[in-house]
Amino acid sequence: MSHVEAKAKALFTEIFENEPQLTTIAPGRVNLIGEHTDYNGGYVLPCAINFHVVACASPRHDSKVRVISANHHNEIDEFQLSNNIAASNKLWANYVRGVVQHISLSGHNISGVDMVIYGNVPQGAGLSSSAALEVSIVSSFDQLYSLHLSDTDIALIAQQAENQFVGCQCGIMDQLISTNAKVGKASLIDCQSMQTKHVSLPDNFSLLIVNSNKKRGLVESKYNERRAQCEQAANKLGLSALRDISLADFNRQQHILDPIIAKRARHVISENERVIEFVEAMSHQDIHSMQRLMKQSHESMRDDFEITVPEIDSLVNIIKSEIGDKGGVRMTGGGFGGCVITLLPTDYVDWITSVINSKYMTTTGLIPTIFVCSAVQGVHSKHSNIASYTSRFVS
Ligand code: GAF
Repeated sequence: MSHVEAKAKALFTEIFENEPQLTTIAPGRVNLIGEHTDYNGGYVLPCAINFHVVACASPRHDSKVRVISANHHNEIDEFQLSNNIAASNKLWANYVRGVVQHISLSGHNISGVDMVIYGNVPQGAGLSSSAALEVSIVSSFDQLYSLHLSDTDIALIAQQAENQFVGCQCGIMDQLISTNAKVGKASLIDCQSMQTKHVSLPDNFSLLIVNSNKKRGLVESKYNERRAQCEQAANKLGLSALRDISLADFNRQQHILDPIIAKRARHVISENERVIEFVEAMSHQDIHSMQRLMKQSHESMRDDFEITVPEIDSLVNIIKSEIGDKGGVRMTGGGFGGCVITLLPTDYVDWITSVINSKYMTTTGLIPTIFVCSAVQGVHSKHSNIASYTSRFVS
């Protein structure tokens, strides 16, 4: 049992004076390539990582929901089930309330719960701590009340909560990878059909995540603005989504767009093509092409989508200048701060870690946090009353 799970369980037992009937574990994610393509109906290539949100829960016979967050000084949020739950003044609680409201709105028959949540997914780092929280809660209700939700159902309810209750117009990538990830694999997701193909990561390579620790500001409003700009581009080009045009066709038509809108669209359309090329390169362990595509992806986010910040660009430059063409590096996630992902030979990890530690601090005054991560399975639950381990989505 991980220390996150042990802590959540111990807290539940202490507060509710009984063991939880169910423990649900949902992972965060890192995206290898395919940024801001999901809400444009495009392709993404994330994998779930070994950082989780754990929800310990027991059902109630009434309609009260009581949730305690061990990440927020054991604050409690308490409300009644309904199709119209009021917003809380606590941000973390709104993820819970939104999810519960959307389970109700989907017409499922549920009662209340007692729940403790605790996670170690770094918050505000672009590693999907919010999606892991949402998925852990939807999945807990699914298991406790036998709702028989598919992984896509769970992801969609979680996304609706974030879009409509919290107010971030995110796509489906984070919620879907948190439900359907496979051990040791990245997932090529077609965000229009939601079809997922699990692909192996290259042998003898490691995924190094470096958190810039640059505090992100106004992320939701900038994110929503980018999404609106993409929709504006698609409308003007007469498309239902930007995934429906090739880069070659776009280049012929882009003159009809406002220059800023054209830059935003170019990022999305070129990024979609990079994802497909990257997966092809990965299947041949063609590291040279993979590092080129990660470099182009970063430059496109920096110059066309304008979602990087100087600290992130500096991290990418430091790593790039050290590893050359031996591995790839790019910003990962929604942007405006957060993390970079480096795919590099495992032999280089210790050396690059010490280089980053010394150079990043000198350049930016910030201390980075560095983790080597592994690709883990999606959400899964343990039922204490039947003493069995029910693992969703493991073939
Ligand atoms: C955030 C969003 F939640 C995702 O849907 C995705 O758009 C990502 O930013 C950017 O690729 O994580």
